Amino acid sequence: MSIIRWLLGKLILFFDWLTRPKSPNHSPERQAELNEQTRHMALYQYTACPFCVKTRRAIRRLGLNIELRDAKNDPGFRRELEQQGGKQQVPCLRIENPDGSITWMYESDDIIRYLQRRFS
Ligand SMILES: N[C@@H](CCC(=O)N[C@@H](CS)C(=O)NCC(=O)O)C(=O)O
Repeated sequence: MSIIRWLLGKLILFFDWLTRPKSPNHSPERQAELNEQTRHMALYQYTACPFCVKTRRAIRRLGLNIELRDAKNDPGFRRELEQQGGKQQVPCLRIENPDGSITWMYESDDIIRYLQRRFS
């Protein structure tokens, strides 16, 4: 069973690599502005999770630089996600709001919709 899961993961990563979406060519000023806004975000994710791949592709399509946190292999990130986010599910976008509060956004569709609304 774990071999099948491993194989599926490799296949997902291969097709992701084959069909990698292009990042838009933002002007340096626009990219700096986006980087400043996304500096307050981090995506908790697993490398080969299909929902995480979908989310990372959307991030790439929007030309965003969002820190990726490997919640499978890094026990610290795994603990943060479970204890502060509330559940061990990826992808999850951690957003530091201007008032200092933290939003933990789960569900790939919700994350993608939020990023598209905010950055496209
Ligand atoms: N509906 C969710 C599904 C996310 C999901 O099922 N993620 C799996 C990984 S592919 C997960 O976090 N499982 C819990 C675990 O592995 O501990 C979404 O679209 O984000």
